[in-house]
Amino acid sequence: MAHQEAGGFDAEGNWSASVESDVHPNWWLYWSRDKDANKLDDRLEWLLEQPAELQQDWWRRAPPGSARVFVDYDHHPTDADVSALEALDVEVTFRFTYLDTVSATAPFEAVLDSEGIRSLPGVVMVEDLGLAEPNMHEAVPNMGVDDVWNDLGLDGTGSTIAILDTGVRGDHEGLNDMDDDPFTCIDDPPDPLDPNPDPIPADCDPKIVAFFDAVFTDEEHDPAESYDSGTHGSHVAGIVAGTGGGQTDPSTGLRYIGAAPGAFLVTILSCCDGDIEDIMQGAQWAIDNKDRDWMDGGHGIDILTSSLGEQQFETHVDNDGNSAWSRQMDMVVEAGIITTLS
Ligand SMILES: [Ca+2]
Ligand SMILES: [Ca+2]
Ligand SMILES: [Ca+2]
Ligand SMILES: [Ca+2]
Repeated sequence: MAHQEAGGFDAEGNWSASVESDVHPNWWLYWSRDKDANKLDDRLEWLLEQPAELQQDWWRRAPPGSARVFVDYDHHPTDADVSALEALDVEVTFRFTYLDTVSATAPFEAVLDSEGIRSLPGVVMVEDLGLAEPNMHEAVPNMGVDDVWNDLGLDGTGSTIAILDTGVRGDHEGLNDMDDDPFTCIDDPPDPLDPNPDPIPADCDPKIVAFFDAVFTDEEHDPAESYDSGTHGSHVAGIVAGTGGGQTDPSTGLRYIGAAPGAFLVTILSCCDGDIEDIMQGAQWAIDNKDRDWMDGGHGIDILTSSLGEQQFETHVDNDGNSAWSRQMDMVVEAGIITTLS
């Protein structure tokens, strides 16, 4: 039977088409992380030989004796494929919509045994699923941003930018609204000298228009509840789209204004209390919501920026752009979202 489209047969022998971009055809055949071509990520093979303490520190969401892995297929994995994994005591923790991949917690034997995961129909690779880490994001004062503001009149107004990071503090003065005026739609602002003012109504021009948590709840929340599980995401969001409220530069007194102060923000909390599955889940949520109208303003997602990356190890195994993480970010680009990773 000839099939023109990319894909393969699932565990029950049914044809399933690939959902991946054709920029990575048969990537597993020449992946730089599987130099010995045994369908096992060489980093994973190295980790499986390390002391248990190191393994448990790396695979924080796995019990001792199990690893966190991506299982990659030549087709989009089906319910039958998931059942076949479960029969090997492999627990599937996430099924990617835009990758031919699931993430899972797998006993070492199921990874190593030639009768294990790699023997299942259509499995082309077992990848290590490690930690993510924030990368330092240098604020460049001379990006030429003020020329764009002054000469072109562009300050981000009308665009929506997703921050895939540790979360964003929605209560920060530089991120809590669009105009740094807490009374934007209040005709009669409270007297600042009144010791017992009436409860102040919420401002009506929030900057953050959506908030998805891929780490702790795997759910969308009220954007007013957006918070930062660390500090990195708020820092990045300030550089991207801060309005300038809050601290000023102690030496010059100038406000810290981001590159696109007029832009709305979508915050995706995806790091770093779990593993890289959360970042990829957050990226999938961005693709799924790229055309949505946000109730508080803005439309869809025009740009996604992330300063998160795969954590590297003592053995540096180069990422040639074919890891599950890289392929997922390519799918964000394919979805029409301008994507910056730095
Ligand atoms: Ca290998
Ligand atoms: Ca403000
Ligand atoms: Ca305001
Ligand atoms: Ca998650």
